[in-house]
Amino acid sequence: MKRNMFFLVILSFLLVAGCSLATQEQAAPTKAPVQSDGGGGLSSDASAIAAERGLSPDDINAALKTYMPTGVHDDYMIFSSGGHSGQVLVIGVPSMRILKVIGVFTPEPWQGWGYGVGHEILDGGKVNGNDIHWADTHHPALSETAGEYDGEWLFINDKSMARIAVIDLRDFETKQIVKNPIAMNDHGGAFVTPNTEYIIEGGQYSAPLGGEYAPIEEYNDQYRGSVTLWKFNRDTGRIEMENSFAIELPPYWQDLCDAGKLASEGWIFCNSFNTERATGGIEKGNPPFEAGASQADTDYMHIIDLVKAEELFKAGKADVINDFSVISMQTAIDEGLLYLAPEPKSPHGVDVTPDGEFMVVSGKLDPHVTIYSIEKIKATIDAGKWETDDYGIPVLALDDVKEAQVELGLGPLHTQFDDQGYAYTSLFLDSMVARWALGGNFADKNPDEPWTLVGKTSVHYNIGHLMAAEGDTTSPDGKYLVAMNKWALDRFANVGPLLPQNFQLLDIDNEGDSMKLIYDMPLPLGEPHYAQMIKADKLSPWEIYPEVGWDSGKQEVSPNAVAPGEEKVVRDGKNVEVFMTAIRSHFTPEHVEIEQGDHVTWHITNIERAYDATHGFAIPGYDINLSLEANEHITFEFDATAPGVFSYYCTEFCSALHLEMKGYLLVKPAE
Ligand code: RUQ
Ligand code: CUA
Repeated sequence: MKRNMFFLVILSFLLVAGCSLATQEQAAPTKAPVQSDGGGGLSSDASAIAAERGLSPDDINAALKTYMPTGVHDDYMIFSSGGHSGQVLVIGVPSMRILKVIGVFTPEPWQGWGYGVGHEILDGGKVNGNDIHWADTHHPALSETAGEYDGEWLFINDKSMARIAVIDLRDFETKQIVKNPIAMNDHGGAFVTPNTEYIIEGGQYSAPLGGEYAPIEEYNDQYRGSVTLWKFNRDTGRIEMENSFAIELPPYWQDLCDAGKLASEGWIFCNSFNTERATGGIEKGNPPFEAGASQADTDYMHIIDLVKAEELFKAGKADVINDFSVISMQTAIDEGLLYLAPEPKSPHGVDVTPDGEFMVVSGKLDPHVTIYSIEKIKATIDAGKWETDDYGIPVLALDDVKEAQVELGLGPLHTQFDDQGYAYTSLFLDSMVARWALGGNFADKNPDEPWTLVGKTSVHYNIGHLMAAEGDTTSPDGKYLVAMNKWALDRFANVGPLLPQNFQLLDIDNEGDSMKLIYDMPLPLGEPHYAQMIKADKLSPWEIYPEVGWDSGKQEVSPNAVAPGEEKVVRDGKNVEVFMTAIRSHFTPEHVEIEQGDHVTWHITNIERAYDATHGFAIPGYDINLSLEANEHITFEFDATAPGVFSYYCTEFCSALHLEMKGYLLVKPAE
């Protein structure tokens, strides 16, 4: 409706300018110069450009909805997984401009992440003592207060090695990486509980917990799944290992998870697939994984009572694996905190509706979404009505807990919500986004309204996740939806066999079946899975660090901060300490003379107070490259292994005399 109105306005602009698109097509001047009409209406030149470029009215509409004049800021921000890059991408909406790449699990040279700073944090992500230089980032989660994004923290998982990172949204920098002590990989993370008490990290491929060895023949007995609840402390901004715990789960491959909210607060839900417990081994004559894991008609949703689990953990009723608390599967069964419910064929996404009443599950091999009711789940549990699986876990009957099923199309994966009672589900095989109505149970809806498909829009191609504005909170905004497409095929110029991913922006600020595709954004860094879209004005990052000498790793003034006039080089045996300041356009000191074999601790304070007055600092040959933002202090260390003359210099073009912002590190050969 609104969109049609908008389009009428555009058309009338074109008519007022005296040249409809149709007439321009016949009389289009070739290469009309772009000029302003000076008046503010759509100039005849604009119509000529549209005609010359063959733009349809829908194209013009899309351009007008996404164009940002210089200096105008986006309404929403996307925090997207960077896929294999191991980073997080920050993208403006509706312009789809990349605003930042946050170095997370992987070194990021522009921010100096891992090139002098961040080592202690990156070391938190070591696996069995090995440095890890990449990550398969999947699902970012913004911190929430009462089920709403609060714009303070961001978490993201690494599927490949079961790690979680914490990013502080005051400076958009990574502050902590934790390695899961019991699981080798994950998938059901990061998802937060409604007040960010816990960050949920569900496992994925079952293995003996704690990284033990067991032969594959002992799969049923020795291999296990898990879900980990990481306790987050908002005051310190850190995950607390000692207050975190896991729950042992059967060796069904747990997939995505979601936290209950409002009506379902205190519960968590995790899908699974391969409840067949196929162990592969086609070379031994066994069915291959993809066949073995898809035989049964149903898999299981795991329904976990987090309140009870937390009580048990606090009461000390957990076992300890690798110094980490784990509630055993048997304890979970005995204490009534773990239930299963059948889900149609190989489910993938589980998404809780904004009111928390329902869980929407998509089976990759089933054309329906299946909707479960928390009310029915609780009633069935209270009635003690269940059978059990091979491990003795209660299995609630599908018919007892199911609210509805809606046929959407092929390959449904993930679901998001808007402010009008619609849900949006990605259809991987159909390459479409399905919009469907959430039935009658919503407050402002007719109670007789059915759960039904409303419309579908094609996307290009093979959509995985999708994300709508605040689309998984208790009050989604509608307006925009982004399809995160796995295949790009013909959408962009050929850049060789490895193609970018394709984020497509959809305008969903309309009724019925009229979702409109308004922007294609190629993403060439890795395959992002999930992203979240937050209202931009909920974020209030710092413009500069609060005080001069700020250590951003600790978010406090560094005891080593260097004040102007106190620059010096201090030697103590083979240890040399450099105290340096940076300000346009010089480093003080400009000469640092040391000897081969010295251990060097180097402190630099950027004493600039101006917004955007960033200096870089690089030492060639020693893999040092820093980004020193205004007020920031950095301390780094290295061993002067090689003698020679090394020009250290500023790597940010900060001033007219930026090229002169340099100095010499003179390393005398050892005697
Ligand atoms: S999950 S689409 Cu992590 Cu679907 Cu990738
Ligand atoms: Cu400082 Cu360039």
